[in-house]
Amino acid sequence: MSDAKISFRTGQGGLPLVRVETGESTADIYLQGAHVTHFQRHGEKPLLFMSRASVFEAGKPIRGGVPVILPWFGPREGKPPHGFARLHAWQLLEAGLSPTQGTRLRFRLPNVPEMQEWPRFVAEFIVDAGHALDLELKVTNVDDTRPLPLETCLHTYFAVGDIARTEVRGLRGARYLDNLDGLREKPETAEAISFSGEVDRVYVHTADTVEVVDRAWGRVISVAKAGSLSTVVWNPWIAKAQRMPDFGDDEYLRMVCVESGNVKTNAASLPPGQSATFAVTLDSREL
Ligand code: TA6
Repeated sequence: MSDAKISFRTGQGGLPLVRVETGESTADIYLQGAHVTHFQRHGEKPLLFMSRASVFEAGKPIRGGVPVILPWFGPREGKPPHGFARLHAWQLLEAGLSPTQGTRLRFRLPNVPEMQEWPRFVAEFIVDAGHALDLELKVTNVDDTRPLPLETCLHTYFAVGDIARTEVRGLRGARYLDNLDGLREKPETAEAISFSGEVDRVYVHTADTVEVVDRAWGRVISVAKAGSLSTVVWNPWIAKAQRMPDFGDDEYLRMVCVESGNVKTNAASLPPGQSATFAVTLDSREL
């Protein structure tokens, strides 16, 4: 991997980003949220979806790529949805070669003001980009006495050629909380989940690999994970897409979220001194 190159650039909205170029792929990671906004193998379609309407401003979430979600998932009264980690610039602690993919970047969330309300914790995020995209999120409770209530999620937006020709496989037999039906728990009976309306499901107690079959672009995207028991599947469809100012009205046609982490029923209560780590490998192959 001696042809790996890491460079620092000014991205959209003047926000700093790290660009990783290897013999196989290119990746962009904004310091804001340690947010992977782009990963593309040479000669292939981009793996990740980015909204053309996304905001790129300090303190605002970026719409697309891999939002890093912690310490809570979903809405919270009087707080930003999906926690505060994605709203701040992370520090880049390490940049080098990786034994698996090619290049390895290690980011840490600095002590931001919102942390005052929480037991003291350290969050680190590792991005290994090469043939595939390996991501690892580690949170350590460094408080002396208090347990850390914690939800973590990599809220990954995948680019697809046509949502009408896309299906998600690997969740049959799992149970999900239906966010469109009061989070009622339901069994997944379908071998393949297809899309003809909004889908917003939190699958719990499942460690299984999930595949996105993207027939329009002739590929299968795989989401393999370790240490994660929750998988979220989301497409906003028409009405919700129109309600999101940082998302194009027609962009629901070309994306699907398959998110990995530990949320809702799989949330943790981390004792002092303990860490919670999970990892995902995002890859693709021809159909
Ligand atoms: O993960 C699915 C979800 O919780 C949806 O309900 C939708 O709100 C989506 O996340 C986007 O959340 P965001 O805060 O990024 O707009």
